[in-house]
Amino acid sequence: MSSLITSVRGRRVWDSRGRPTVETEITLADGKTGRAIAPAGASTGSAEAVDRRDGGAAFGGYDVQGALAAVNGEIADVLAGREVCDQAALDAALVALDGTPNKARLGGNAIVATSMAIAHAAAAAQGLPLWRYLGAGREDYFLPLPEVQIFGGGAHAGRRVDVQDFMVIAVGAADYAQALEWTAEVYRCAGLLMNEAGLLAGVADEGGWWPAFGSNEAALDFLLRAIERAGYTPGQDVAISLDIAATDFGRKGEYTLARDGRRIDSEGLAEMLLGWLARYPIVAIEDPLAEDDAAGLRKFTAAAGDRVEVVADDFICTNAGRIASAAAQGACNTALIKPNQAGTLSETRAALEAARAAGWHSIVSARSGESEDVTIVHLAVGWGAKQLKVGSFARSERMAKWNEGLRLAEALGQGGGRLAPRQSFPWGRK
Ligand code: 2PG
Ligand code: MG
Repeated sequence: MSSLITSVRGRRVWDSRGRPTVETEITLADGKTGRAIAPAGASTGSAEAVDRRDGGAAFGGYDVQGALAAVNGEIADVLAGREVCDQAALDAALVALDGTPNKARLGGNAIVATSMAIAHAAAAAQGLPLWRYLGAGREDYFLPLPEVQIFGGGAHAGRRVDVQDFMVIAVGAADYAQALEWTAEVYRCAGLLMNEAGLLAGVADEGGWWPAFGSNEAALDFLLRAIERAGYTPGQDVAISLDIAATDFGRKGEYTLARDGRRIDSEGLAEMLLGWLARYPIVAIEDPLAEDDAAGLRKFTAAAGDRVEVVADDFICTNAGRIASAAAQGACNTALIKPNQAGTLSETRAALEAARAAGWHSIVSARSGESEDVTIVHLAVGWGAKQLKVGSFARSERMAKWNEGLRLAEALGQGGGRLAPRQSFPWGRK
């Protein structure tokens, strides 16, 4: 059955930081529609697709009129009359039309919103929910294990602490709903503890408690206590994961830990983090060294990669080629998968496949600037990704996604909340 695109409309909407962003809406000949909103990162990798922003005075230079003009002009012209269900061909047409290596001409924001809207419209054309359309041919659907931020730091919290995300993973939960229940209790207890200590200062960009801590380690101690206060066994029921986001405070093997008042080299940072791995029940650690520190990432992976997920974000930027090369050199063992880093859904899918081919784990991830858009939850379920990271357990741009997971679990029916098979999670352990 053919479903032809009749119109493509770019519309300015607003993201969770109150900044302009791009929404694309696609209408088909039969009147069905699909739409999606581009997210935006704050701690971006240098190899990711770049958003097109107008600059100038309005909205701090973040306006997206140029990107919207691209959607309403060139992109609409190229897509008009095309078959919506051929995602690969349409994505290839968008990439060719842009013509730059990082999607700077049309804008990564224009392209990713459009690519995701194409998938939504195609699913509507086939009368399928998005996850089922994306999972074409798959039978064994499961829910991804949530990775949820409890304290926000780094670029998301005025650099109050250097580490960007202090997260938990309910590794012992029986199903997706229980993973959320346990996370809710830990989040609540973390707030209680901060309140009791006189440290409660609101929430950071992704909804995690704003860490008014004296050191990075103090945040880890609070997190451990929050897990215990909630009644769970750290490591067994609920484990810790961290996004160090080291690219934000390190260059050329030199790292500045502003909160701890220290400058250290690559080995020093690795040593500090390995110490944390020894003392805290940490199962995943993202961007432990900066994107330009491949040697450091290799050494760190050699030292810890058999015990924990060493997650590559800035280092690979959701790029299949970069994942293959990182895997070949033994740098990291888990891919963070963000559609707007790649720019199109086809390239995002290719990155996920590259991670699988390398024997890596993968985590589908949101950005710090988000919206009510829940596309990534459908991607994770449809494509069978085993983990999902969408920030904290507060603020509706985050809860919209966790809650969508509950709906998908229900739609899957009996046993639908079944979590991803975890025989090899944490990394290398039963
Ligand atoms: C990250 C993301 C999400 P940002 O570093 O993994 O936490 O942050 O979207 O700011 O790059
Ligand atoms: Mg990251």
